Amino acid sequence: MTTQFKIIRGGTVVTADQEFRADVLIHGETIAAVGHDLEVPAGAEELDASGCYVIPGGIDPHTHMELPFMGTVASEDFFTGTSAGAAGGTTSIIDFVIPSPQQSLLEAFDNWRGWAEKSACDYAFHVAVTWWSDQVSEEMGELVRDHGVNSFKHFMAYKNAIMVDDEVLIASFTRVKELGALCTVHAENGELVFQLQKRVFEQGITGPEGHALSRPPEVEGEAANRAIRIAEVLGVPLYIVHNSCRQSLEAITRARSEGQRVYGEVLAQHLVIDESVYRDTDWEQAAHHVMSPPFRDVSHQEALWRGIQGGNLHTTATDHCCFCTPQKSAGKDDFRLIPNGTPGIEDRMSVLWDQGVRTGRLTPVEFVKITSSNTAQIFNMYPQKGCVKVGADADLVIWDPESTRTISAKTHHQNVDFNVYEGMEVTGNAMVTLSRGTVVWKDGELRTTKGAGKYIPRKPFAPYINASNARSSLLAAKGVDRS
Ligand code: URQ
Ligand code: ZN
Ligand code: ZN
Repeated sequence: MTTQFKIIRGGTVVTADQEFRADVLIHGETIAAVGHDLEVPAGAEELDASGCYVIPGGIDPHTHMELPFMGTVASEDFFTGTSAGAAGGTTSIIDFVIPSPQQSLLEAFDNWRGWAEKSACDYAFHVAVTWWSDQVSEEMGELVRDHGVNSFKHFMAYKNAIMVDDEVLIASFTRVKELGALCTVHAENGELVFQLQKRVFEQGITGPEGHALSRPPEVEGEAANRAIRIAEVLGVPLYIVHNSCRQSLEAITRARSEGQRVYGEVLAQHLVIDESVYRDTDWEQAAHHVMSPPFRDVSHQEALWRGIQGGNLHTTATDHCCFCTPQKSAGKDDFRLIPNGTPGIEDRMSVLWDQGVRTGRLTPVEFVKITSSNTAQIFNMYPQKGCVKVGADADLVIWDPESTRTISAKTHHQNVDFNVYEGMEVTGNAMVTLSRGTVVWKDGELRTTKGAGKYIPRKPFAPYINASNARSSLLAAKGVDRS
């Protein structure tokens, strides 16, 4: 039962543009007032934020709850995954509807909507374009007009599965532009990966180290640049997910320095874990870290942090895609069969605070931008989400900058039997998490309810990214209609 009124007292509110001392009054699901000497109705529940920050609930723009993939299904479902996120301060996710090639996008969308009914916190969906036809084009329009989808994903990797070629990229990017939606890509050259995997395997390398060897950073850099150039010619904004390396970041940085509208996402995992994990003599430990793009040489991490600091990487995510050890063992004799994915939704914000704010790389305002507000703006959920202001959803976190914990699969809430941050001590944790005004995490205990999460419909033509139309009219001004 949610007390109608709650008052968060004594905290320092942090938003995308400032930090200031203020109390926050919540009425039902919404923020009712932010300031001092607030008029608080009798009976309001008091939440003490003294010594803490009050920040917008984290938004993870990249998760795969209960994803059917590589012959199995991810072990984390929408309830356990959004609950684990709440324990770490994340209150919204953007997951992915991934139709099989030839499958109706609307049918797949309905499937995922059904699975997500059990969510504990709010959720939205990117929809993947995994094949092309007039039907796909029409259904994309229906998803934008009638179902609140404003972002479409394109996998440039995973040949013979969900990978699309340049022909589909061009057709889909053109359609996405018409619809005022945002194109996103998984940027790895899937053909090159396929050929390198064969060569590595045929040389007798069958273990998880073969996964990293067959997807060097150049493979990611090529695809990132190719997607960027296609988007440039077509005049569409572009969002590149899970940038893991210098090469893709350089492509984004060049494009942005020339005024092209490109956004970059980075996973908390890629900022702190490096490729040495694949040399672990324990096969299971190495296999736990098989994900794409793979973990890189440690030198890429500083480049990624600079990407955030320099404004060329805008959001942080986790690509939370869990496969337990027995599932990973499908690839015991062939690394190509190890289901790709790692967990991370519970620890993203603590890892970023510990390695970002406490090291001086980021300010609290920048932390809020990359964990919540930027994502809300890019995917057009702002200021309903990603903001501490009157009228916004009361998705809030009382964040204790000094509390410490040691990350472990023994204590985490994720439904997976390992943790890629195992043993890492982090400072900076969620003390209280509220989802639309309901306390879902407090005193180290989850208080989530299955099905309490709501679908977040998102409109097209997001004001924060709509400038691309100006650019395309520039092209049109040259008498070139490339749409
Ligand atoms: O590629 C993705 O984003 C999905 C299939 C999760 N797996 C992964 O390795 N990143
Ligand atoms: Zn991906
Ligand atoms: Zn993913």
